[in-house]
Amino acid sequence: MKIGLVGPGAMGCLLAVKLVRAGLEVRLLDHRPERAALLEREGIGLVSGEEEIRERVPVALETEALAGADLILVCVKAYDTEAVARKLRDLPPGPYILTLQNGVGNVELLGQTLPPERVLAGITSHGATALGPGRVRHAGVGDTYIGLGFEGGAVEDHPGLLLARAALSAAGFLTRLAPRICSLIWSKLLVNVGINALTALTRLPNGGLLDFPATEQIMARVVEEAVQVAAAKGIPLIFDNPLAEVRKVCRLTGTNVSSMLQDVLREKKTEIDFINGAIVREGEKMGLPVPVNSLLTGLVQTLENSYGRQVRTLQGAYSITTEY
Ligand code: KPL
Repeated sequence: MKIGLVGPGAMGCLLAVKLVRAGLEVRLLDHRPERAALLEREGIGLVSGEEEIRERVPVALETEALAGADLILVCVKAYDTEAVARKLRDLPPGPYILTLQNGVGNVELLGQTLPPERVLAGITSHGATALGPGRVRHAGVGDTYIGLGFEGGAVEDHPGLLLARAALSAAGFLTRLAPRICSLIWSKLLVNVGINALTALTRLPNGGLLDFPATEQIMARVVEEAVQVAAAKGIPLIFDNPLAEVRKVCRLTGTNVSSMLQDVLREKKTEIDFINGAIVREGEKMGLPVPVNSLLTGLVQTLENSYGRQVRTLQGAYSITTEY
């Protein structure tokens, strides 16, 4: 089976190594020439517990290299989905496209440009921490579910889903088929709503959020607002107790640095607009109050828009105040 993988971030690198180890033919697409050359030359390192393995993964800069793939996994940040969809549009028809991204809206963005019947959607709660270009830590095992991007068909014997499940399961990602992917995407969204912005603002690893009463309370409030929005939209969640599930993921991925905190530490744009920001947009549309999501969204947006202006040391702050 030939697999294309778009996006050599933490999840993309984790999957690339696991898929190659499982004996599948993988081609990783990177748009940054320097990083692509480094990955091609040195392979990708995967740290699991005390052990580190390194695997060679062919890397390409041009989308044409993915021609002939049976399955393409999209692992880029949500704000890059539209651009990826435009690139994949030029490939000969054939591959199934599976998004394993965080946030809501990715399936729709892919389906606007690519044949909707080829778009598959998935969620995974595996924790992956990027340790540097081409080096990643597997920081927690979680559940993986996949389904049809656009509802309407049976999932049990869908060729694309069977293919994707076989690939992911071979890579050690225990994968289940889900009839209502929308429920899953929203359920995973709630996990990210409860964890990502809070870790980005406090700089705590996922498990640390459970060690402080204030973060626990804020988590409970953002998750409850999101539950209300999902209910108003008529989207059933897969968890009976969503907050308990968010707390469970915190524990299971306790040492993981959430993807949003990884972005903040690297001074990169975050996915806030597709996570808590999506709850704010949807809540406002439905006339529901979402003050805590709105607050966290505003704070993370400010953080990511002000990297160059943040006070780093007391020394710097002091020299400014002495000018008065
Ligand atoms: O998806 C994640 C992320 O970091 O974006 C979780 C599940 C919270 C793991 O860290």
